[in-house]
Amino acid sequence: MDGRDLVRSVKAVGSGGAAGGLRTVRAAWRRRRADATGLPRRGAERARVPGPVRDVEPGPGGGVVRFARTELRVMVAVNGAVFWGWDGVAPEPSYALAGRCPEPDPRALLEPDKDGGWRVVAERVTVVVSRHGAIEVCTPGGVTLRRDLPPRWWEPAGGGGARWMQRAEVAPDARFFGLGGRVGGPRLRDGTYRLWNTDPGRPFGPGDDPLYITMPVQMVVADAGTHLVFHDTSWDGTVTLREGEEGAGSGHDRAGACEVRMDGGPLRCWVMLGTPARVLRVWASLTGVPAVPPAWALGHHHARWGFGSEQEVRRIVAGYSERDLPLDAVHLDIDHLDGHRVFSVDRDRFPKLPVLAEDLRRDGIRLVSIVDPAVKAEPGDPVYDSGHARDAFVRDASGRPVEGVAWPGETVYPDFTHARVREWWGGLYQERLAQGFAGFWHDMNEPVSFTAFGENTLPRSARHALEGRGGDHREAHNVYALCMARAAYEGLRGLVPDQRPFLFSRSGWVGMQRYGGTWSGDVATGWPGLRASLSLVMGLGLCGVPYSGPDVGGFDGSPSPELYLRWLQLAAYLPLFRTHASLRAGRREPWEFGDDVLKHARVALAERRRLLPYFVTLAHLARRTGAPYVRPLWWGAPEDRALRNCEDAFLLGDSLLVAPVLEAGAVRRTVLLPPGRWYDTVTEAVYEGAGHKVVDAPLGRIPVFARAGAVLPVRGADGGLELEVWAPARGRSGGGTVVPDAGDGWEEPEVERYLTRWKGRRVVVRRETDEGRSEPAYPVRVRGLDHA
Ligand code: NBV
Repeated sequence: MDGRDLVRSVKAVGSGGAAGGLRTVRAAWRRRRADATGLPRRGAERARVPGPVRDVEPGPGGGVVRFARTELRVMVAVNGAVFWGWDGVAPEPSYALAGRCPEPDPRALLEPDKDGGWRVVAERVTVVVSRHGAIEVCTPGGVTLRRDLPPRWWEPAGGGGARWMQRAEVAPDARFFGLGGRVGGPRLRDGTYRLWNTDPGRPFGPGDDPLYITMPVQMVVADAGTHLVFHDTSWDGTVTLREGEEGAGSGHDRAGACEVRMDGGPLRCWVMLGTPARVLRVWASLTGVPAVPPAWALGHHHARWGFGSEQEVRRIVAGYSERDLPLDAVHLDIDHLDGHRVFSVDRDRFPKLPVLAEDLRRDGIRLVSIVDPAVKAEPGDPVYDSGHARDAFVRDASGRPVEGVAWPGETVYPDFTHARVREWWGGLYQERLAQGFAGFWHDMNEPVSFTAFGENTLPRSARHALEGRGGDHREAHNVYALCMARAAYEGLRGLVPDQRPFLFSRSGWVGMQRYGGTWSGDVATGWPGLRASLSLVMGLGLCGVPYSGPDVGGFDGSPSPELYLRWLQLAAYLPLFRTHASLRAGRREPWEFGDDVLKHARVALAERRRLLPYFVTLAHLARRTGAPYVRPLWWGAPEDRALRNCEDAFLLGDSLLVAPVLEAGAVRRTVLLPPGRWYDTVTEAVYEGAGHKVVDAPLGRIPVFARAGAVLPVRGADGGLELEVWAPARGRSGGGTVVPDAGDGWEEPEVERYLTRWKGRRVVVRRETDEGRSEPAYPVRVRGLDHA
């Protein structure tokens, strides 16, 4: 199959061509029929609210408060997080939690409160439960961060799961972030956001919601404090947000509002408060620490769809190397597979893949393979046969395997919510490893099943094991990709025990950072797409998923040379740095856009390579602290309202501030600097924050600033590690952290801390250890001295 056939087949599989069209019509009918018989009918419903308090039962970390028509379990955990569950639900089982639920804090006490209410008092938080079931989360100083009104359930008269609604109020000045990967963020404006992982089916842009990763996780930032709230339910639902408004002396304050509506599942919630850094540390302790990508995965990746042949891969790699352009990984798309079948190479076009992989590896370049979950439903297909023999595929309510339509044609879908199925699937990566692949890219795992009408996913009535509890796709849909990532991650750990798996996935849910990262998916080519891709990375980072990045250039069109360059320049400072090419979008090799772009692209790629040790450090710090590499400007000063509203720049770790160009034709831009002294990293010019500055942003670079006093690890000209130190302001000191790369295995490198200060007319740097201070073992380069 050549490239044109491929494009034709996409259309056929998707919506266009006759055979594919007919298939997708059949799939749509099948889906509708399955749901008509397999789902409970929505008949009359009865509404319920908690009613008044009856009594309480103190327990570890809090206790149970009984109301007339329900009971509420409140528990403060040792990590300071608050859990509450209505109808007595417990924190487990949960797909979000990394392991067992943290232990209750034995010091947290349930006490009577005023007006017949109760409260749980702990060291860092007080939870007040009113007589009718409103819940207030307060700081130790007594300031209310969030007030959840009594919830409401609607129960089917004939029995069965209830849908529910929970409304909450936050401070008038509060801003909302998170909810997974959203286009319109990072600050989430007033509106309704859906919680149902979705492939939009076309390149997405402004206004498209939901996308591939949705999460019921909100980070709420207000003057009084920051909190993260997580409704631990994987069902379909919506979150409606409305920012509040301050009366400013002439009127009443209007509180910010948040309304969560769920089609089912438990009504349970986790809340954690403190500084943003503390909130994410607690969040990581609850939902799992982020996987650390191998160092090569922090370099530059190039993905291609539809150019499939070994010669073509070699041509591209040679193109990069001849022009002295750093390249660390090549991603092979669906077209390297035989008939698009998962785990089977097209041997006509890739006859010697292991040799290619070995040759590339010698030059420091790894191969990454796409893996889609849909399995061709055809006896004789080895994956189908082995899955069928193990009863691995999702069935409908009548017990027949659910058939959908995806790349290979008629397909079936592994039920990743079953440990036995995950184990089988994880073992299949052996085939990919034998072909020489070093990393994996999960696609179409929302999961996608093309249908001519209705949603492009499995029927809601499809049955899933859900770890033995049993349930249907209404509950399993949002965690499908999470469980697929777990299958791959655990499989790879078993197959290559001495290496950290490298995995990123288009869809996912809370906790996906345990297994790997994600990328933007099919973001539309255009300036709004560029902005959207930054919003996704920032939002996901605040939900605990620090490793992500866009497809440079977007998915569908031919970016102008300027747009391509600006996108590349931005992505060079994001954790996953991937350029994406396809038949539709063109080859997008940097030299195709003319000499000027090539020259500037080389600068961006070289700078990324120079910063690699800094990215390695940030990856390790993310694992140790939960802090994302890419942080909003308010990270260190959440009380600063101007920073809270700023969305066009970000912090990369503690040391750098990146101000991308997000508009066509711009060669200057305004940047809001947080307090302190900042240096332009190219001109070394000094800027004093806080405040807006107008800075140059010529086509050759985007403005990047270093914090005065920062010590950051960079790659020196000889490839070794070097410390780049930005002179502190006179009379001030600074510092930084370095986590050296200890290879692709599991060795835990020691965290090194450096301090810098003025000594007479010189800036000196010392390593600080428990034993005292010592000279750094790396070359040191102090910058910014002329202006300090
Ligand atoms: O496998 C083809 C593409 C891939 O290039 C892209 O990165 C994914 O997000 N994939 C989507 C399927 C596209 C279907 C139209």
